[in-house]
Amino acid sequence: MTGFRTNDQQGQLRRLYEDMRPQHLYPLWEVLSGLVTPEPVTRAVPAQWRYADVRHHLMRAGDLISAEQAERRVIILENPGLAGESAITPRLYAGLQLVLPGEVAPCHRHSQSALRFVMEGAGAFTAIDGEKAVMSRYDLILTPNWRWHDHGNPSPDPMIWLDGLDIPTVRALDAQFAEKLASAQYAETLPPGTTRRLYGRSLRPLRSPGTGDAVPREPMFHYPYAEWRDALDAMARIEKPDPHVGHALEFRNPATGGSVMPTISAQVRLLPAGFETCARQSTESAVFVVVSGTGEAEIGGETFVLSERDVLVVPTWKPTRWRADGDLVLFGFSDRVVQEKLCLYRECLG
Ligand code: 1HN
Repeated sequence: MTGFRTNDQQGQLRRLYEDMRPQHLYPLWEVLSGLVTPEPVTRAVPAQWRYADVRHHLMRAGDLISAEQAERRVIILENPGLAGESAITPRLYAGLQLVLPGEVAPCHRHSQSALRFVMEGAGAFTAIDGEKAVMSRYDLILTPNWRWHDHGNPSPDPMIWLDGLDIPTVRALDAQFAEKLASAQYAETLPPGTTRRLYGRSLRPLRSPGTGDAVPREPMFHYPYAEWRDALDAMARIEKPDPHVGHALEFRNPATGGSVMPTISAQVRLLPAGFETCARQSTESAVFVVVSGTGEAEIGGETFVLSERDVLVVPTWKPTRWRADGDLVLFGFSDRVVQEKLCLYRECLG
């Protein structure tokens, strides 16, 4: 054979690549080590947003564009490592949404799944297929995929929440669909709280086939702060904190016992004052909101000082430790369920 073993190997390979390129052909051996890495590689970087900073710009936007005009008046929290991608992690999107008193954000539905975590205000609502979830601070509200949803704020105060969606996941699968309802609001179908009274008690309806509506895939869409906080406080009275996550509870879909939605997992954590977690790294990438307390997070060697309503991003495989000064309460959502379904989830505990 000519070529291999001769001094001109490099030159001949280069000519081979040039001849291949017009036919969209490339040598694996030049890229293999970057494709199949010994450990996860991510372009996402650890980052933190201060609530007051984002709120400032959001209120300015509130003076300039209405919720109706914008369809959704949201400021995107974009990961600095994912410029231009409207993503906070490679699989998740996050933004802060403002609905001013008297405003309506018009009804639509899409194949992306969404959650809202209320940051400020009370008395505004999201209506899911015509049933209102009336919001209070730190409530979790879901919009499972393809459910009609509109928002309204009949309260006298601005309402701000964090939106978390699986936009980059759905984009990676090229499975985006969306449509608008002809009218701005979906007609009321059930009084507020109906679904929570029915499904929020570890019970689900048993019905003869054909006699009632089928149980929706994700029936629950409102997880009030008062309830999840009470459960977390009870857990803290009963158990010692887990060394890696503190006291942690996952929100679950009562129909399956699994994650709240097919592409997004959500949880809350309580780290008692003075508690410090051991390092943990995992393939999930996560977004956290500081609900209350102060402390520090060390994410991939970077230290972040925590205060109420900060938003943080923990990218895949970055060793992370949390330290609580006062009792530290966190809300978090991640792509963990996707990784578990695909048999890719791994964690490494320090
Ligand atoms: C959406 O439907 C909402 O319903 C918020 O409030 C943010 C970002 C991208 C696509 C759809 C909402 C969104 C969104």
